[in-house]
Amino acid sequence: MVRDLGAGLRRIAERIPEPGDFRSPLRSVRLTTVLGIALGVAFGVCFLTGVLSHFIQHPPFWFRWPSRPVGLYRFTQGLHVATGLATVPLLGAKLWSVYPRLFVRPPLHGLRHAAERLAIAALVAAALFQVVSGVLNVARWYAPMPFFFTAGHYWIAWLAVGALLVHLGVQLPVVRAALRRPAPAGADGIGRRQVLVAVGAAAGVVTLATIGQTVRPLAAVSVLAPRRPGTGPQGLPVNKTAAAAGVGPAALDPAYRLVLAGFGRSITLSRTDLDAMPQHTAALPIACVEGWSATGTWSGVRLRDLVALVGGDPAGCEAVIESLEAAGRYRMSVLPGPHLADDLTLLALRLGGEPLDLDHGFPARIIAPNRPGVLQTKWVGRITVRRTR
Ligand SMILES: Nc1nc2c(c(=O)[nH]1)N[C@H]1C(S)=C(S)[C@@H](COP(=O)(O)O)O[C@H]1N2
Ligand SMILES: [Mo]
Repeated sequence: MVRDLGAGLRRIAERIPEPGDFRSPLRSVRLTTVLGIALGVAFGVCFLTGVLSHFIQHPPFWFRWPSRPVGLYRFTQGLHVATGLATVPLLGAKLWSVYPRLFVRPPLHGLRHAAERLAIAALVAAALFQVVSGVLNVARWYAPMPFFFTAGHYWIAWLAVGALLVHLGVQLPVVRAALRRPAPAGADGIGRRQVLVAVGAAAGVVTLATIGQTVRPLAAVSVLAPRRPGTGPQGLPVNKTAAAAGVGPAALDPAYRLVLAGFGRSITLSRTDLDAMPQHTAALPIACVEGWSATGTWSGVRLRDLVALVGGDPAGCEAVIESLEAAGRYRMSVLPGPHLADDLTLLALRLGGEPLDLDHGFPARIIAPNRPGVLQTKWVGRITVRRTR
């Protein structure tokens, strides 16, 4: 029995391949270096735009995000998702180029080597986690994620960046040497170049197949974009429907009143009252954190006019926006000073000249420039203005 077990283990050990078994004319330190640099750049841009998106949604006390340019967030978040998706083929190729090293023997020699391997294990695990969870979020498939996506994706990003910096520090001499050597010529060189061209092409195809969700002229070729233009009522995609939010009856109730509170005062406004106020129109995008974005022509009442109704100066205030939606992560948002004061920030009552569709937030929704979609609160029931200075 014991002898059988020993023999079995030996057989398994014999089957573990030697690094030499993986020798491919296509792998080289130089190829790994070039892939690593491309991956590092894509990951770096993705990380910075991701942290920015997180700060806009959960601002630390020192952080200020302006309301202009109107489409800046649309750009940075489009870039976040595009660079994230481009890392899929890059990461695959990078891992392929180095995976024989997984089997170097002895597996550990010395403390330094152990630390290096641990950092690489953390880096690979974190990078795979980021790519997989990001793609699942774009696809809106939450079942395989038993954690809150946003929190997991944010904190693992820091782990990935930390491990990446350690990895970079360790590998810098190798990278320098590889870049200083001339590219190998002959059949070998051509083969490796073809790998790079193929990986680059794969990244390009992934980008083209999805970028149309934010760069609308490319929508026709973006066959994998989950949110194509023209989908949804009034030509705009919908993330959460009124039915899913359970707001139908309250939103359609003729007794609907907007509660506007602040400075010890509270007033109620019916849809008719809101329609009687000065109306303004703004062409502004919904820029969802998932990467899709689409512009609509919204009209309604300026938020600054509503603030003035309770006697506030929008520049020194912020407003808490609450939805008729009873529960749900995105039932509330805060409009900071710059957005509150901006002429383009509306309590929208109409989209494309028609009354808002119920799924777009009827009877009233927030639309503000340079702001993530999750903060463009729909089915607004209450606005509370408070002073910030
Ligand atoms: N009350 C409420 N407002 C909400 C949401 C929500 O779940 N509840 N989803 C937000 C998200 S994530 C986005 S991207 C936009 C989408 O707006 P649309 O459906 O009109 O395109 O609405 C935002 N407003
Ligand atoms: Mo969103």
